Amino acid sequence: VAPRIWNSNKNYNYSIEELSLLVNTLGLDVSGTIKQNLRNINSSYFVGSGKAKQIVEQAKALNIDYVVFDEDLTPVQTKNFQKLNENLKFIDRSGVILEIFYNNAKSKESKTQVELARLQYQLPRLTRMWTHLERQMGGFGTRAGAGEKQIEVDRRILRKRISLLKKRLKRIDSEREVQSKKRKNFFRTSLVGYTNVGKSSLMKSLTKSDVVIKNQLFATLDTTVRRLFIGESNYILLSDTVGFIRNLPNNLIASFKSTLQEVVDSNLLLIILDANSSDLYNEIDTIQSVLTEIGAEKISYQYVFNKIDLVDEDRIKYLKNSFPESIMVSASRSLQLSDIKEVIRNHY
Ligand SMILES: Nc1nc2c(ncn2[C@@H]2O[C@H](COP(=O)(O)OP(=O)(O)OP(=O)(O)O)[C@@H](O)[C@H]2O)c(=O)[nH]1
Ligand SMILES: [Mg+2]
Repeated sequence: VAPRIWNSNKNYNYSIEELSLLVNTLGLDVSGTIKQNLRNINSSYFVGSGKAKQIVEQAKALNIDYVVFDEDLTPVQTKNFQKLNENLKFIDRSGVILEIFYNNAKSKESKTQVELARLQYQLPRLTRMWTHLERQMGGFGTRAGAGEKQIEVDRRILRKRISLLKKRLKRIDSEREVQSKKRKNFFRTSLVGYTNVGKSSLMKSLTKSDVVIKNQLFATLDTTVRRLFIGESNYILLSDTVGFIRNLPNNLIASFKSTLQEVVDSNLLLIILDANSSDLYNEIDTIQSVLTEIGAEKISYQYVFNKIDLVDEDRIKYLKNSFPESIMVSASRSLQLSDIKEVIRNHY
């Protein structure tokens, strides 16, 4: 479901396309799209109540399992939809992103961070239909009737787990601080940018490190730091980290604080952009707002357009005109990678 609010400046079509990609990443197929222009956000269903019923009817007709919203629903809105139909699952954009992170988390740190963000997201959304804990706890039998009381019990379990995870993250944080202090004397540069633009590919090409490269959203969830020789017997530390996306859930950014700390502690940010992107300006906005959110907005940065092998001369000319300070590279074709080192040398 793609609601368009009349004064929103988001690229509506691109956003739907991106949501489809996110949904596919979860292994789900998209059966159809329902678009809706809106003057105001309805507090009960985001869309109007007539439209809400229509969405549920259409979902039933299509015989689908999930209804996914390209906006974030409040817990109340989600519950109201759930009341309209108990068999369908209603997820919003943040819910989808959280599930992808949950599936991709491998390290102890990222697993802890994702679980915390996910539980904080789930806590206010607990309903009678919330089956995960039921399964985990085993054999509660049918909930009809006894609902509210059970929800209270579930909430208590969740809150306990949340505070445990927070403690665990604090420990991870302080371990990271010790590591970070050791790097204090180095010039530190981070690769940041939208997900899937080729940050890890650049990391690999530049430092020969063995980072994961995948044509997939959020392949990287952990920070990798490596030494990079920039010439004249100078070394810097280069880091590759988790990618950004529009409407990245706030509690996700908060719980990834320790992972993103390397970015905050950087002397220079290389903001990697996809030369072939059709939504460049919104992506830049997204990156800048995430950087502001984590407190990295004052760090010097340099735009680096990657994947120039995919675009034509006109596009390169256009990008050079629009971003005169930027550099153009291709990680997979190893084009102009030495320009990156030169840029770092200039800031060093
Ligand atoms: N054509 C082309 N593809 C590239 C280039 N650099 C990276 N890719 C491809 O883009 C995809 C994403 O690359 P990654 O390096 O994993 O991107 P990332 O920014 O680290 O992505 P996340 O960690 O998921 O946020 C992979 O399929 C790469 O092969 C490039 O210069 N040209
Ligand atoms: Mg990556």
